[in-house]
Amino acid sequence: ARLLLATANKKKLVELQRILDAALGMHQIELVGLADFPGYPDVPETGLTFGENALIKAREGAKRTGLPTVADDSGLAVTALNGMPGVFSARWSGAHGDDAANLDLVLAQVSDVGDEHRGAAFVCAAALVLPNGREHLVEGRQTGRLLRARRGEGGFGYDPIFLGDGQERTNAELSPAEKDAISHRGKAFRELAKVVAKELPR
Ligand code: ITT
Repeated sequence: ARLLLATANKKKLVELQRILDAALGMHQIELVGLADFPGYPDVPETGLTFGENALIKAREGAKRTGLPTVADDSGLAVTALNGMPGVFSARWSGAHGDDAANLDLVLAQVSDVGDEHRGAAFVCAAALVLPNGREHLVEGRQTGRLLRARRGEGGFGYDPIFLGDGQERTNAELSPAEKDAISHRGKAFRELAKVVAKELPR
């Protein structure tokens, strides 16, 4: 089946294709990104929750392309920052998509927070919207805590400062498959893969 993934984030596209291939078998799902639709507009993410934003992105994609569309809305919720940056994770430092600046700002904001209070969670909402209007929404989380300095080169976004519960390596020090096994996105999209298999049988 051919699915639109309504994202401008290339690293999400790579992670998602990998997760769906592992869940459903190679070549079951062909994800196409927004890059294949020149002129696709920037869709304002006005939702107050990850789920609302995932649905906004997926609905717009299905409406504009006629393809079954999946969308991911994700981010980091930091306990000491009352759940922020949350839905603002990609634009926390102002510049949309400047991962390094966003990470530096969060680190600075928790610099005075003691070791026992550095809890955080990655959250991923994954939506599927079909051209016939049917909608599905699932969520996955990975809990952990924030380090005081970066470690590792893998992953993206806030991965270098996030140590998952029970882990000795940051998400950026895990292999792609190791990250998928425990990540918010891995959990959400393995759940969504079951829905895709039911809604879009081959
Ligand atoms: P689209 O809206 O086009 O999908 P985006 O990058 O703007 O792309 P979001 O609005 O969902 O996506 O913001 C997600 C941000 O949350 C992302 O830029 C990272 O800063 C952070 N994030 C999400 N998943 C992450 C992960 O697996 N590891 C590290 N940081 C992550």
